[in-house]
Amino acid sequence: MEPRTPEEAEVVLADARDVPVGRRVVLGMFGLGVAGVVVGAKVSDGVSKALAPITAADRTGLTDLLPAGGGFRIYTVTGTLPAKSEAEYRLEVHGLVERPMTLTMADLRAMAATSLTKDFQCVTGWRVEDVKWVGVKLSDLLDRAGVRPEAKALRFTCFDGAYTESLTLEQARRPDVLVAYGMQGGGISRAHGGPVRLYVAPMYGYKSAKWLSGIELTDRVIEGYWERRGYDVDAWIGKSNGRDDEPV
Ligand SMILES: Nc1nc2c(c(=O)[nH]1)N[C@H]1C(S)=C(S)[C@@H](COP(=O)(O)O)O[C@H]1N2
Ligand SMILES: [Mo]
Repeated sequence: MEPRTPEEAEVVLADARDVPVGRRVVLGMFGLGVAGVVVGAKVSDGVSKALAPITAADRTGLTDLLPAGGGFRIYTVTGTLPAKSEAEYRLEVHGLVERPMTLTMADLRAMAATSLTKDFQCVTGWRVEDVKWVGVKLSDLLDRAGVRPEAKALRFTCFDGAYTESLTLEQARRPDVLVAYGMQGGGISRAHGGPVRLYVAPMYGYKSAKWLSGIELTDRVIEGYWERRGYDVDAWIGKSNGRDDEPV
């Protein structure tokens, strides 16, 4: 069943070794057994608290899967958390560019790094304050690829095989838009869309595509996944989607 709102795309990690997760259903978390069975969307905070000691004690690579905690909810429209190691990760920059490129993690890390500490706000209402992001400015990537004069917009694709997003060229060139590979002092976990995701600070979270695999320069804005389902294409926090949140 396809989610109709981001809230319906919310998942809660069920088991670190058995990655498939149920939409809005938690089945026995990390040995919490029956006591850990929770159904519903409002469990995220409890879950991150319940997982905190387990995260700290982890020696199995489980932390790689876990959310950075602190109020984030995990969204995926496919019901899966796709996985790619840093070694196999590739980012394609193509379309209306002078120099199409396929970048590795090493290529991204060799570029100038930018750190930003800013809030993350979902259109459904939750907000995480002061998230530390690290990555490459999207504008630096655009300069490297060379934007052709006919290009007007960007289309983002994801290795979940389903999610897409868009920005105008002007939006994409803002200094607070990152192709991010770091979050809260570590890498970007699988659940949060690692190893590389977009972070569009001034817009609602749905612009910040996870599991980023492609950036295509296009001659017009092509609506993204949620935009085709009724959410605003220009997703300014506090000035779109009928909401009045404080801007980021
Ligand atoms: N590939 C992909 N990217 C996505 C989404 C998604 O379902 N799939 N959800 C979006 C929405 S609505 C939000 S609020 C954020 C959530 O990021 P998080 O799961 O790291 O909290 O990711 C955005 N990017
Ligand atoms: Mo969202």
